[in-house]
Amino acid sequence: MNAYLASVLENVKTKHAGEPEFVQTVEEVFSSLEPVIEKHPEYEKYDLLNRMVEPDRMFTFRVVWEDDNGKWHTNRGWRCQFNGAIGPYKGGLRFQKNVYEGIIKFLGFEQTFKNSLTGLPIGGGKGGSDFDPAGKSDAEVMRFCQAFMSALYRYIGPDVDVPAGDMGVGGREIGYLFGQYRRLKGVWENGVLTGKGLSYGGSLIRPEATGYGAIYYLCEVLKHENDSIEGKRIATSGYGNVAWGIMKKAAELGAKVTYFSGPDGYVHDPDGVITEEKLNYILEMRATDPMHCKPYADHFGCEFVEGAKPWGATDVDIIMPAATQNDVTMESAEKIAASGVKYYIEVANMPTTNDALNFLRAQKHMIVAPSKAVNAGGVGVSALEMSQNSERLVWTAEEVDAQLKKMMINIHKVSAEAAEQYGLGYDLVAGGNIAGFLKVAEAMLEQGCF
Ligand code: 2IT
Repeated sequence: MNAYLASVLENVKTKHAGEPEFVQTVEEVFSSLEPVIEKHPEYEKYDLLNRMVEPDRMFTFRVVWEDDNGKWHTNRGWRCQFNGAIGPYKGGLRFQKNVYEGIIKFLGFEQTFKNSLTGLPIGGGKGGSDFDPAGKSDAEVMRFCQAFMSALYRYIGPDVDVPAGDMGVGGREIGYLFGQYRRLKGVWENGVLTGKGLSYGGSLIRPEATGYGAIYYLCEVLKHENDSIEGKRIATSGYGNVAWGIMKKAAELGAKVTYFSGPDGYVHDPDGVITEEKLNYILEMRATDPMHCKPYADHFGCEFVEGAKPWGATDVDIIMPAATQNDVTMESAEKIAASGVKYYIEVANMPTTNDALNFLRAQKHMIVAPSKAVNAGGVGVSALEMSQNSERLVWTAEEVDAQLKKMMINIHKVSAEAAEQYGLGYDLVAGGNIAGFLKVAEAMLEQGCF
């Protein structure tokens, strides 16, 4: 690694010693930037990288709420406004027990480059809480969301910072958050949040957008390899919004998801999750119990393997981890490489540990695509939701879907071109990092030295 990059990375490691996920994501992005830093000496001259690894600002706040038994709880909430050079801060809120400052920071850093790749004017942000949604009643979720927004509302706005959903935050939570924002501000600013319900300014296709976009990106990779999606078998992880969108779009295009997983283990359905009945069953299963996917195997009479992940299965063509960070470790990567599968398409934010990712990228028979490009369709459609809100219009599903597809084709194209331009061949990981980085870097420098 180039000396300047190495020195900034050292600085990050020292400052963020207790935040391994943040160090990991910085290391991953930096590993692609060597040729860029060498070609652009001005980045070192203005010490751009030390600026880029420091969030613009980050808020921490207390969130106090009462449960159904009259017991009071205090959680911690965060909003990280990581980089606002190319547009208002934009990124999801994650409600999960294991959330702490380092998770929000890593997601905010990733979001900055991802949002840049969409080609739309959105900066990078992220937020969340260590609130555990598991087993909470609807009324408890509502009270928590209202308490969370009572602290957050002063920091956000349609032209300032626009949160959305992430793990633990779906349409229901966004509704309660928006209701509280509206009550506190006394204005109709529905551009302040995305992922809203259709009755108050949500966009058609937003819930499916991340999964659909991932499949559109995959189609571009397959096209590049003179291959097609028809008949392909996909192993994914998770069965949330994102994995569900993958299942649905894959089925529509003649492919099938044959493996998916939950926190309890994985399901193997060799016929694929392709019928409406199966897709609807998953929606219901997720709504009633987000922790177990075994009921699907019981209901449809297929195999369930407890406590395991589907990585390494030999009867698949494409792997798309879509659950959470560091889902694929070195041990899984070795199995994946040995299985002979060609396409490794990351979908969740940072689903692969850095050593596993580097190992997979080094496999001559494999093509690896990075999550910050593959999953960018989600936030991309969030930006389209903001456009609809500011136009006071509602676009049709066909219009949104067509824009999403165009966006994904372009993200693949600019990533491939960036890698090519720096002599790296068809390297989608490096290309995505470089293309995302360059736009933010240019915007920062053109706006002055701060
Ligand atoms: O990780 C992500 O890109 C998201 N959770 C979506 C963010 C958004 O603003 O739609």
